[in-house]
Formats: sequence, C-alpha cells, structure tokens
Amino acid sequence: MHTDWFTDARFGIFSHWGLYSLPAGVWDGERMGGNWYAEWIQMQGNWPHGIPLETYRALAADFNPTAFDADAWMAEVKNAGAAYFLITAKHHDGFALWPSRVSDYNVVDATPFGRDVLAELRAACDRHGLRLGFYYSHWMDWEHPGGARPKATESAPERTQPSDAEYETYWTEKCLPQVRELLEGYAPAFLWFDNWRADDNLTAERLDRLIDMIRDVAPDCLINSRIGTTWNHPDGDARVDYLSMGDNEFPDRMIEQPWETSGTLNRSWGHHRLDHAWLPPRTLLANLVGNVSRNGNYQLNVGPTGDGRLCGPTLRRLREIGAWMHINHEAVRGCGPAPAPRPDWGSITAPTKTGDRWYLHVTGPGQTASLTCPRPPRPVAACTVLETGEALDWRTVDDTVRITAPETWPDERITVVRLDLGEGP
Ligand code: JFZ
Repeated sequence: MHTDWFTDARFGIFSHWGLYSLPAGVWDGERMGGNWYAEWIQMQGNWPHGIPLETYRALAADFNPTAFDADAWMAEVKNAGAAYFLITAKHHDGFALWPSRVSDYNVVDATPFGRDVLAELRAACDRHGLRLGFYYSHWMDWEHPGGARPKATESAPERTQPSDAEYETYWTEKCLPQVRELLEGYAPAFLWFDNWRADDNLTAERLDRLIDMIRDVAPDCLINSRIGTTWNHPDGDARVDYLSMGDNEFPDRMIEQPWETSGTLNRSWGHHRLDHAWLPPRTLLANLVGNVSRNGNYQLNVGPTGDGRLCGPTLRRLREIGAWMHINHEAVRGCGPAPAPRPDWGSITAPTKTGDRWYLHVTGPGQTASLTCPRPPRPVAACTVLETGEALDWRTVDDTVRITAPETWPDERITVVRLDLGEGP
C-alpha cells in the first residue's frame, strides 16, 4: 500500500510557524481573545474585531528568525523518535514559507530574512531520513481577497465571505498554483489540508480539481480528509488517503483506515508567549500509545518562536518522548492493535506485518504481583521488560497468560513488556 510508510511511522512532529509567531498571542499588550490559537491573531487580536490586513502584513518587515536552523530542528525531531515532520507552508493568514512565484506575500520576497524555509527543511529532512509534509490552508486565506474568512459574528459583523467569482479567482490564481509549486519544488510525502465544515465555496468540483492536480503531479503524495471531502464531497473520504481527527481528538475505538490525531503541547498551535499550560510527558506518551493501539498516528505539534527556536518546554518534552522511544520504539513503529480485547492496565500493540510478538504497554506503577493478559494466538516463548531486559515468569491459565510483575515497573508512566510468540497454536 502507498500509505505503508505513514502507518508504519506512527509518530510525526507538526509545526505551526509564520508571521503570527512574532506577536505570539499578544497584540497591543493584550492577550488575544476568543481562544488560545496564536496563529489566529489576525482575526482575534484587537478582540473581537481583528487586525487590519495592512497592519498584520507589516509583521513581515520584522520577520528575521536568524536562530532558525533546519538541521537542528530535524535533529530534535529525529531524536524524539518521529519519522516525519510537517509544517505550515501556508496557514490561514496566506503567508508562504517559500518563494512563491504567484504571490510575493512570502518569506523570501516580503521579509528581511530572505531564506527559503521549505528548501532548508527539505535538505535537513533528507539528511536525517525524515519524510516531509506540508500544511496548506486551501480554504481560508486572509490575504487574498477571494479566500474564505471566518463567519461574521455579532461582535465582528464586518466580516464578509467572498463571492463565488472571487473565490474562483483565488482558487485558480493562488491555491492551485501554490500547491503545484509545493509538489514540484519540494516533493512532499504528504499534504495536510484544513477544512472543518460545509462551505458553499469549497465545492466538490473545486475539491476534485485540486485532488486531480495533486494525483497528476505527485501520484504518491498522501492527502488528508480535512481537505473537506467529509462535508463537501458526495463521495466523502473515498478520494483521500488518511483521516484527520479533530484537534486533540483521541478516539476510543479502533479505526481501519489510516488516521491521525494532531495534538498540541499546550493550548496553542503557534507559539503563544502567555500559554504555560504544558501537557506532561506522561499524557503525550499515553496519546501516542493510545492511538497506535487503535491503528492511528500521533502528530505532535510544536510552535517555534519568532526568532526560529524551539522553546525550553517544547525541547524538554520532545527529549523525554525521545528517551522513552529510544527504549520502546519497536512497540510503536510498524505496530498496530493486537488482535485482543483491551486490558484494563493499558493497551497491547503488535507488528502489523508479523504475528511473532506482542507488546504490553503497562500504564502506571499500580500493577502489583501479576499482570493478566489475554492469551495470544500463538504460544508465549519469552517475556521481557524492554527497558531493563528483565525476563518475567509467566503461565498460561485458560484464556489468559498470567505474568509475574517485576518488583517495580521501571517507567511509572508506561512500561513496555515484550512477549515473543513461538510457532504453533
Ligand atoms: C485548524 C486551524 O484553524 C488551526 O489554526 C490549526 O491549524 C489546527 C491544526 O487546525 O483548527 C481547527 C480545525 C478544526 C476544528 C476547529 C479548529 N474543528 O473541527 O472544529
């Protein structure tokens, strides 16, 4: 399957980076209103009116992230145990992180920085053996007069939507050619589009033109469901390659098609200088293992700063996940749900292509004495704690395997126990 690399990977790092990274959630000394999504400051700064386009656009003159080092970023991504990286090539504000030929609202033509961010990331991903993907805001574009805008509200009634003719201009003159530039110039392994409701401008016909063009230029490039097929196409998600859940949505059921959850480290996607509600590493690990055990991926977002760095709380979390992944990656990569009911002490993963191992993800320090596991389809040949290499005793009792617990579980968040399965029933 052309999606195999994606389902094998299981863990990727997402990144929201652009002009909004400079104000980082604060405008005129006030925290932006609405919610914590710092990348929405153009609409939510000066709450509830938003910031005039010309004022927001002027941020480009200050965009000079000299600390940006694509190689250093990708070293952190690699070390975290992720197999791919995706970044906002263009978010809703319409600003491009590459020298687009169809719009000079981009990092090379409009900023003192003047470097092609995507080209540097492309080279760094190649050096580190990472797949690269792009977020492209195809539906919303707050710079082009024809792009979609958020709905008008009582407190911001001045917002209007483009006419169909204006939207068509946007679609043919900016959206389609920019996506083509991304495909031809940077060979992304996948694209991540973003629409989350039915919309008159995002017609099935327009979606077909976009998808047809991508298939034509880059047949192997994966496309996610938030391109809008779920709500705006009669064939639903049949034309896309993987499903994207809602933000921070972790389903409690197994899903057959390839899927992913994109999740934040705090409450914002873009860097927010006032958001200190960082999730603990144990939650991030639980999100990762929970998704893998339901056949899904986890795309953990980072919001680099306006000067091009990964901030301290971000780095520590990536490195703690990495420390866990250095020990336990074999229970994540290439794995999916084991053919067994969910145990109450955690979850069980198994390689998707062989039946010779199970991985027991034991949550918390609370499992004393013994661990009862559903009986695998093949006999257990060995039982080992991955972190310590300690061999555990086990015995088969009816439909279960009873494993003698170690004196202490080495990782009080998630300890992985590997069951090697022999031949025969
Ligand atoms: C979208 C973006 O607006 C946001 O800035 C960020 O890029 C995130 C990853 O995606 O946010 C959404 C997407 C979907 C819903 C709400 C916000 N939704 O389903 O309600």
